[in-house]
Amino acid sequence: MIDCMRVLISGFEPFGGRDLNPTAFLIEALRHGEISYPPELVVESVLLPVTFQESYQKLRHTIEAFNPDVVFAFGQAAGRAAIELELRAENRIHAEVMDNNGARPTDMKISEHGAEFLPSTLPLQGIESALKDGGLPAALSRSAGTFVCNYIFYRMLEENLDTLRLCGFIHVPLLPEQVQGDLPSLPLAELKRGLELMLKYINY
Ligand code: PCA
Repeated sequence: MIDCMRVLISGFEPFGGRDLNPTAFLIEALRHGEISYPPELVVESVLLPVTFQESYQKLRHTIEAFNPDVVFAFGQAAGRAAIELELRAENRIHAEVMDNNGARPTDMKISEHGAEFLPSTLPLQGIESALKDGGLPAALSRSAGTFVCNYIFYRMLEENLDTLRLCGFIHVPLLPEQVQGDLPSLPLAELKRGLELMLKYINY
């Protein structure tokens, strides 16, 4: 029998006064069967609240229930022009805006005795090349910020250190319809194609 690879994709609800989040659309597209991927993959998705209190809890429960081999966690990052593959999570939270619970922690460690940085366990260079070969803007990033995205990224890596699970975080640009002025953006169709390329690449 062929072994299936189990892949979990997470996205976030809108936050920070915006009413859209491209990564929520990505989850919706997966659920509507609009993302194609190799038949050897079993793909599950979860939409996370943008709160320090519940986001990681919900992700962890889904990881425990689904037991994925790979986790692609997605978040929106205003101002970024490419699909950015985060190299590492930082042991720090410092919120410039309130989360969706009204919480705004400043200059705090995520894990009292944890490492300052934890590296992504995804094959980032390969994924970057696959995206670029597909004609999409892609880059490696050294900072996932210090908000909820970095928080779940750090916690996920910290709790999975002793397993072979591949876990990573990917920040994506705003959608064109979210942008006023000259912030960069990427259409949803391109983002969906990016996810398809990632799923194809991970099935090597
Ligand atoms: N981006 C935020 C949190 C949710 C999201 O999509 C971040 O970069 O932390």
